[in-house]
This record gives sequence, structure tokens and C-alpha cells, in this order.
Amino acid sequence: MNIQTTALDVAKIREDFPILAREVHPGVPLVYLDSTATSQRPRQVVEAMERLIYHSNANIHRGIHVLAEEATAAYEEARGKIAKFINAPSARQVIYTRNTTESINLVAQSWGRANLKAGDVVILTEMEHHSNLVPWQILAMEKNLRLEFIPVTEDGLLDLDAYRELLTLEPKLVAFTQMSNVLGTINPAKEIIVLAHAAGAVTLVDGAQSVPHLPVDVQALNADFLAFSAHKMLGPTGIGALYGRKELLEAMPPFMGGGDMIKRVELRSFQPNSIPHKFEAGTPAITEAIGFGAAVDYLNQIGMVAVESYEQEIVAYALERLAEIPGVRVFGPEAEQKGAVVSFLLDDLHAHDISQVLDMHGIAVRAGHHCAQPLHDKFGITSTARASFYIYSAFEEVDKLVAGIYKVKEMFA
Ligand code: C6P
Repeated sequence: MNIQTTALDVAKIREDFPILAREVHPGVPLVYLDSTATSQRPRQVVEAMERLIYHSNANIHRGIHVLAEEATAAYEEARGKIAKFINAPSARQVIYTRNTTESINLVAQSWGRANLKAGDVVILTEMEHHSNLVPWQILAMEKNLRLEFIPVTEDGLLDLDAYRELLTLEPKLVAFTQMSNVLGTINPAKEIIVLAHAAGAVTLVDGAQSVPHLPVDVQALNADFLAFSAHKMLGPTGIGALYGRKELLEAMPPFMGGGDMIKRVELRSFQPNSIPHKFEAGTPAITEAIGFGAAVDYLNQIGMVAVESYEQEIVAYALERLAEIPGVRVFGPEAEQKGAVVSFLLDDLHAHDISQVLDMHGIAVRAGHHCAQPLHDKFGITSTARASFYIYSAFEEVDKLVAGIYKVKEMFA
């Protein structure tokens, strides 16, 4: 298939990602199919970070010299871009964190500790990443909460009838992933939130996989919290974001204490800063925030509608090609309900063996439980091999994956 026939000029996009041109073994080019774990970064992101480091490096919100003011302005400008990207009503509602995991822990430790009490029900789903399970398990142990789970059906969808039943328990919180990192399932976030609100629950959306791949509008969703990471959306590691509804954020106690999160400190007491700074204790990842902003610029220039539709095409193609291979079992729904993630098994092979042989052919996929052990338990398996795609993934790379899987079959025949 000719990559130029699709909505994105993938060949041109690839030029912005020097890593995609490397060989991983002598004469063996890289086929990077692990963007769900972390995406690659374009030159534009690296250059924005380099500009900050070489030109305006200083701490933020502290100095009044030129460099400090430039760094502060760049840091806050990036926050504004991120807020606009998810259509947050105000940049003050976007808190910089280290990643999705920290964003969810912030909600659990701050909002959860202040608002949940023994016997309260929290609804999660069976397809959650450990990052949206363990923080609630920790809090449940401390507070004696009741955790309930929306079941996943055989075809990898959430059972919404079971969800409606669970809502009769009058949960205080519904926290769910908008896109599964294993099945690729795109959950009906809006419907889940409408139902949760009608039952009186606060909602948290794990956007680690959705924000990089789909247009996400927090006002249209009416989400109370949304957590996401820069490194999965062309940005650097070490920075992520938490969006929150203003009234909730303002009422929440600080998550961590330290510099910048205070208005005034006395020996025995402090007055917290206003949002978002109340939640940003200590010197933050300043350079990375600028990189995050540049990643958002890059995605905006392509357009998230185009990103989503390209990924729909490539995942449909991948599913079609994988279905040709005898012995391949793909997990998750059909292409229409799926993001660009394909988890699979081959014959009775272990996912690590599949991945290792693919790697010999330059193909990088992830193998394991993908930090979603309960979901693998549900399907009666311990691991899967997972190929995932992004805007720089070419249709030819799907063909290389398929050829690689045939090589795996030959090797273990
Ligand atoms: N999933 C994967 O290979 P962090 O690590 O905090 O940036 O993101 C955590 C996280 C939370 N929710 C979902 C749905 C995710 O997919 C992830 C990260 C990666 O699938 C790394 S385990």
C-alpha cells in the first residue's frame, strides 16, 4: 500500500524523527511499533527544549532577572497550549505532574483522602492500567473503601449494562481509561460520565492513551479529572498533566509540600498557593514542560482529527493483515472501536519469544502484561505481544510485522 494515499504525509512526518532512520542491527532498519509504551520525539520538540537550555535556562516563579522571566513565560505559555489542546476553560486548571501515574495519585491522595470515607464505593474497570488501580487500592486499604469494576466482555468492550447496575450502589467516584493500552478499546467516555454524574459520582478519565491519539475536549466530555503524559504524545519523559474541574481543585488540599506551592509560610503553618501552583511543589521539569508545549504544537499542526483517522486506517489494515496469519489470536474489538493498538498471541508461543524473534528483524513490539495484569487474568493469559502505531507508522511497517510473524512461525515450527 502506498503511504501517500492516506490522510497524512507519513514519509514527510518521518523526516522529523531521526531515530526512525536508524538500524538496530547491522543492515536491519528499525520498525518501531511500541508507541503505546512511549512515542518517539520529533526534532521540533528537541529543538524547543534545546533553545530553552541554551538561551533562557533559569528557575521559574522565583527570580526577576531576564532569564527567570523568560523561563517562567515559556513554562506558563506551554501550560496554556496544553490547556487549549484539551479545551480546558482555563490554564489554571492544568497542573503539571510527572506523568499520568502521578496525576492519578494526586487525585487519590488529595481529593480521595479528603472526600472518601469507609464504605464509599469507587467504580473502576477491569481494563485499567495498574496506574488507575493501585492508587485506589492503596486508598481503599487506608480508608476501607469498596472497589467495584465494570466488567470487560469477551470482545474487549465495557459491559455498560453491568455499569448501570453498579451505579445503583451510589459510587463517589468513577475512574476509567478512555482507551485501553492493551485492547485498544475506545470507551464511550461521554456516556460513562453522563451516567456517573446522574448517580452523583465524580469522574476521572485516564487519558494516557486517548489524549495522544484522539481529539479530547474536557468540556464536551464534562470530565471532572483527566490525566495524561507528554511522553506518549511526542513530548519528553518526566512531565504529564492533570486537568481538574476548578471547584474541585480549589477545594482540594495540597498533594506535596515545598517551594512554590505556598503563599506564605510560618514556622508552624502555611497558606497554600492558588491553583495550579498549589499542586506544583519544588522546582518542576521546566525544560520538559517546554517540550510538552512543542509536542502539542506539532500535533496541532497535523490536527487531531487527521491523527485519529490515519490511525483508524492503519489499525484496520493491521487487523486485516494479521487475520491472514494462521495461529494469530488478536485481543480486543473490531477496528471501528479501537485505537492503534494490536495485542496478539501466536500459536502457543510465549509473547517474549515472539517479541525476541521480531526484534532480530528490527521490529520493536512490547511483550508482557503491559501493566494490566487483571485484564490478562480475565482473558486467562499472562502476556501478549503488542504492536502499536502512531502518526509516523507506515503501512509498510505493518507488512514487515506480518513478514516477521511468519519468521517467528518458521523458527518455532
Ligand atoms: N502505559 C504501556 O506500555 P505513565 O507511565 O504514568 O506515563 O502512564 C501510565 C499509564 C496509565 N494509563 C494507561 C492507559 C497507560 O497506557 C499508561 C502507560 C504504557 O502501555 C507503559 S506501562
